[in-house]
Amino acid sequence: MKNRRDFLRNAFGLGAGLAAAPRLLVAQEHADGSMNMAHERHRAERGGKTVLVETPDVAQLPWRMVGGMKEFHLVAEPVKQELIPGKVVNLWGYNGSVPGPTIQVNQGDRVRIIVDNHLPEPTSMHWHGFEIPIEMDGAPGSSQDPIPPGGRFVYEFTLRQAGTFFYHSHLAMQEMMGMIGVFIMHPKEAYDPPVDKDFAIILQEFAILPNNPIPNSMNMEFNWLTFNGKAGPATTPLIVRLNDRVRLRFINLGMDHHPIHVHGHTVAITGTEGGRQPKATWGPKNTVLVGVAEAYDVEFVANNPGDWMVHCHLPHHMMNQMSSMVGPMTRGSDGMPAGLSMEEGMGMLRNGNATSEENGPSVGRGMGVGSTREQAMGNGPLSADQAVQSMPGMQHEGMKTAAPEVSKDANSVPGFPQDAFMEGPAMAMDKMVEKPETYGLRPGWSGFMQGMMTFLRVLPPEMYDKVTALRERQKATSEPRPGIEHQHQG
Ligand SMILES: [Cu+2]
Repeated sequence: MKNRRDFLRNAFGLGAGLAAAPRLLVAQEHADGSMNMAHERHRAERGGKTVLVETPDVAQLPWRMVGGMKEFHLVAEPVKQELIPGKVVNLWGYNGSVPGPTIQVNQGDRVRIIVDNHLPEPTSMHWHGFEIPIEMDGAPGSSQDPIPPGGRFVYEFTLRQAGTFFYHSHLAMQEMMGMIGVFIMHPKEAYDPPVDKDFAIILQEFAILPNNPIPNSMNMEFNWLTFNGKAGPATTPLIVRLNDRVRLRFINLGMDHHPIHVHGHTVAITGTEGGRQPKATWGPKNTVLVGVAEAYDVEFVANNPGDWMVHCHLPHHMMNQMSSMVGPMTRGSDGMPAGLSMEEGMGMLRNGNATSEENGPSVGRGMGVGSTREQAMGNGPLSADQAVQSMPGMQHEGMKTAAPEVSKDANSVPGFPQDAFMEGPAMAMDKMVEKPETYGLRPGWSGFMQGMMTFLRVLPPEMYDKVTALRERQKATSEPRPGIEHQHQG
């Protein structure tokens, strides 16, 4: 891997991470067919002002010009992905990433996308909402044969639309393993009014048993909720300058609809998965329900300084690893009830392991809800010493774990505990998720960021310049991000 990265860096002149900053990867074909990618601020090919769409935590997919077509290369493959520090799970994605790398083109472009299947089973790629010939639609079995393991399909089309689109596997269970990516078509004429910052966020959900790295794609209740493949507090904050006009593009592919809430600002829905919406439809909103397979663009002027939360408002989607009994489990010595297996102790499965005959039908809504074997457990607050011992790696200064947060008579209050002993507000990990975009956040912030949650940081000029300088410095030193690993394979 190291050698490959070095090779890529040398071959392509890549010294920087690709995910963070607003810039377009311009690939130029050289005589020897190699790519020389320069990072440039995106300029619309015709007219007005269009900025590159940032997809925090997800790379941009480079392309090269071949015979008048922009050629992209996607590899469908298993991915190991870290949702938050220490939580590495097995997902399926593209080019080493979930979501797959972001594709950005201009309206009118001719595009070729080479899709290689490195999965152990057939797949096919659907271009969601694209008005393209049926042969290119990626519907397995009807518009094309599924791409076999080890196989390849080359998609070619001309793009006449503009807006927020996405690509995804058209095999349903593969979707629930992560197989989606952003596909932006920039309009020929820049939208009016133009924005200064433009972000896209893919909403995904996974059901992953504690201590298990593989999502249960049949589940109907989810305990890992992600923005661009990261759960809070590992999501990278959106950085804008005070009074920037901002567009946020939300894309949902999962089993739930997500009401995405933007703090501190009133927004307007300016686009959907069907493209730009007429101005006459722009009403004030601050929560946007992003349904399954939908996309919503919202716009606003970021005129309210602060570190504002942007999050899904479903309470269960504002947590990590939510499951019955997991609170006590995280407290080490308090442990799970004696005499039960972990699965039972977690209230998740009954009658054996996930694949036992008895459990077949219950694997769906089995995550705690309605479990007949849930245990009543007294949750005694940990002492500070116990907390330090039982949670190595966690940040202890600024941590809100111990007794003071819980009233003396807490155990006599019906319903207690709720958030106090979820994995919740207890554990801050500011240091573990530190990056330029988190510079200057209130100490202990990370203990309160989970699930589908990130910050919109509306920064006054001085602070904005400071964070921007830190990002530039990091770019100059960091490793290439997933998304470019496979550019020249096959
Ligand atoms: Cu949600």
